[in-house]
Amino acid sequence: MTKALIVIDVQNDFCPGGALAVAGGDEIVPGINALMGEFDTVVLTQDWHPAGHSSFASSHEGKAPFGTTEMPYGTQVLWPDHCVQGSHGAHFHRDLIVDRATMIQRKGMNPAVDSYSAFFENDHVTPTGLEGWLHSRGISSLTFVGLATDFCVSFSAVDAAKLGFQVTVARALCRAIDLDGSLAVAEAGMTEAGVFLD
Ligand code: VGL
Ligand code: ZN
Repeated sequence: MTKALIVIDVQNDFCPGGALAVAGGDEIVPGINALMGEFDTVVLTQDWHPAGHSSFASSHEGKAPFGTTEMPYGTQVLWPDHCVQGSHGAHFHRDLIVDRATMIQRKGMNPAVDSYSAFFENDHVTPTGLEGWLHSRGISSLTFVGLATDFCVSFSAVDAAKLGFQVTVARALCRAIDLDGSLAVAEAGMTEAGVFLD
C-alpha cells in the first residue's frame, strides 16, 4: 500500500509566541522530522490567509477572538489574525524539515470561506485538489500529524476517511487548541468516521 505522511500547519503562528499559539506546538517538530524517514511521500499543509480574512475576529465589528459567527456555510469560530500570507507567522517552524516535502498544500485563501481541512474548504464542497494529487499517485493510506488536533488535523482526517483513504492520526505528534471541549468532540468525530487514533 502506498502511504503518505501529511504534516498539518506546523507554522510559527501555531507555536508558542505565535498569534494563535497551541500549547506545546513546537514540541512535536523533532518527532515529525524523524517520522518523515518512514515515508516516501511527505505533504505539508500551510494555513495561508489573505489579510482581513473572514475567519479573523478583527474582520467582524464587535466580535472577539474565540467567539463564533454565522457564515453562509455554518457556524465559524473567530480567530486572532494568524497565518497571513507571506508573514513570519505563516512560515513553517524553522526546525521543520521542509526539503523532503513533494507537495505543499496551501489553504484558507478564499477571503469568504475558512478551510480547516486539507481536502475541502469549510463549505465542505470546494476541493483543494489534494485528493486528486494523492489518488493519481496511487496513495491510499495517510498518517496525519501536526496542529491543531481538534481543528485542522481532525477536519483533514475525517474528510480523508470519507474520501476512502485509510487514515491514522499519530496523536503524540499533534497538539490541540481544546476550545470548550473541542478535543473530545473531534476525537469522537474521528473515531466515528473510521479514523485510527494512534
Ligand atoms: C487552524 C484555526 C484556524 C489549525 C487554522 O491549523 O488547526 N485552526 N486556522
Ligand atoms: Zn486559519
